[in-house]
Amino acid sequence: MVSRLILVLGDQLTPTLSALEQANRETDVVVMAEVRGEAGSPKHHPQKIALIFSAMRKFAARLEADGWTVAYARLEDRDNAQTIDGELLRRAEEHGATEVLCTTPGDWRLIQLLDDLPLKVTRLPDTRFISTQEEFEGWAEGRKELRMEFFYREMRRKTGILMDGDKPEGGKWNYDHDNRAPAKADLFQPKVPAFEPDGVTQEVLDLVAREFSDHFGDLDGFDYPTTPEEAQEALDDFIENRFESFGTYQDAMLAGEPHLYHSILSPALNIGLLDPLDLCKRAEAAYRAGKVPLNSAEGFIRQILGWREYVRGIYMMDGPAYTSRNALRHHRDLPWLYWGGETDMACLSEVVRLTKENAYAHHIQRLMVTGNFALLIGADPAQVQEWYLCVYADAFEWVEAPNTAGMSLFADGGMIASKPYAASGNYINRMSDYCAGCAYDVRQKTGDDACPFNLLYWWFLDRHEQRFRKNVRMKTIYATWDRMKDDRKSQVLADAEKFLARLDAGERV
Ligand code: FAD
Ligand code: DLZ
Ligand code: SF4
Repeated sequence: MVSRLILVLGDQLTPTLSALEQANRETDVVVMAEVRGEAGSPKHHPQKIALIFSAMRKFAARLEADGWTVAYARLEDRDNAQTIDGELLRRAEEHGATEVLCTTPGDWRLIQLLDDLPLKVTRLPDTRFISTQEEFEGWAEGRKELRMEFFYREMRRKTGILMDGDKPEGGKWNYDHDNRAPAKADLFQPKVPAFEPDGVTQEVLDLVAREFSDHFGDLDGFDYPTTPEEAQEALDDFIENRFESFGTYQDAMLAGEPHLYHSILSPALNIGLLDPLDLCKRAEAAYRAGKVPLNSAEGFIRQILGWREYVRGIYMMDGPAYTSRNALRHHRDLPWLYWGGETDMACLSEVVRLTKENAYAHHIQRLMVTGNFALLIGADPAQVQEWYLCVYADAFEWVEAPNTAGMSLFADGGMIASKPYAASGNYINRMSDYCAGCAYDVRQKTGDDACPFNLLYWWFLDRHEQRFRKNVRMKTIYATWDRMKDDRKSQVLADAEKFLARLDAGERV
């Protein structure tokens, strides 16, 4: 019998993947490929490539041990076509196959590429999410605004998670208000478990060091979990040691502390080593057992059951055009400092440094430091999206694009965020200790020493006044702007322009 090809991508490493569930172990051939087309273009962080290649190799070995035939291409194999479509065509010829069965990729580029193959391709829904795309689109239909909060409540009702009958546990759906405490440097900072590279990972690390040394990011110190067992260990450790304080310090930032009380589970979760519903159930169980307070449990569950499901729904519903949206018509090139260029801005310097070292930064660092700055200066959303997609180990377009273009840059015109996440230095100063070690002064509102976020904040609001003045959530901000004396306003705007001119000239800022 002519075999059928079963495609398993580097972020589809789940034994219960829909394509595997519908495949025939006796006759089908599983195709997996390490390819430059995915790893080298755009140039992903070396730790992200190492994570994916190591986890792919281990997953393939398990499939083979379970009786599957796996056609696995290593990056340096001589016949490797170096693209996913090229590998499928090569394997089709090799095995006399005319059909491909796959689980829908989380990236419109790959979906289109598969749909254009001169083979019969059957794409199955990705059942690793808690909601189906039909459910999401049914919820979205006819709504004027697609706010995450309301979708999240539906998901709570659907799963029964953190419910007390038909009411939310504790009487409120959302405890975000309790989750805004700044961390103090002397608070106990639990360490995240490190998974020492085994033989397979070490071989991959050597490969990545050889082949991708020109990519932004450090490879040293790679210690991400690469198997489901290690990922479970990481989850157990989070629940035991950091979950209790997760909620309270969710938005806090501390110099030199990359993790604080975050779970660091997104890289493993997004490649399929963990199951999102299982994470929510584990979180609820910890709360019901009295181990963690409700604000931590609800906060964590909302990120997964709410945000993660919601952003995927938006990305898939809006289609391939989502990533090229540019509602605010921003066209400034992404400054070199994002790629490690030196800067005197302590907050940006710290977040880019941590990103380079770990292929990780937590949500508020991504949103309110690198994202906020890109928004305020008017950086080109396509360039910003490429940066986020490359530099984070957990970045896949279905989750990266809506967070970057939508939540952070308002490039989708408000599909995701009801107002732009623009903030002055005041916010960063409240939530972190970065400003104390900065060359700029966060209290100064004008002049060469003034925190650039202070200047750019008003410059951004002034520039987009027509669009945002009528937004009810921005009324008080514009009222403050209106109260400012005209000469003060002119000074702020002139200083912001001066700063931007230096930035554009490639000067150190
Ligand atoms: P925790 O803080 O411990 O949260 C627990 C889990 O909740 C995470 O593992 C993640 O799966 C989920 N989660 C939290 N926030 C979000 C969110 N906004 N959207 C989707 N899931 C969420 N997350 C990615 O997984 N991949 C990305 O490429 C990505 N890009 C982002 C880009 C920008 C500009 C911003 C502002 C956020 C982005 N996020 C992305 C969301 C969030 O920053 C990360 O999920 C989180 O930092 C992962 O770290 P953690 O596992 O320690 O999360
Ligand atoms: C991100 C990534 C990288 C770096 N390398 C590979 C690879 O070599 N082979 C592969 O199958 N997948 C890789 N991936 C993940 C894909 O880019 C991902 O499946 C799509 O972007 C859809 O989310
Ligand atoms: Fe960042 Fe401004 Fe604070 Fe410096 S003063 S760390 S630039 S917020």
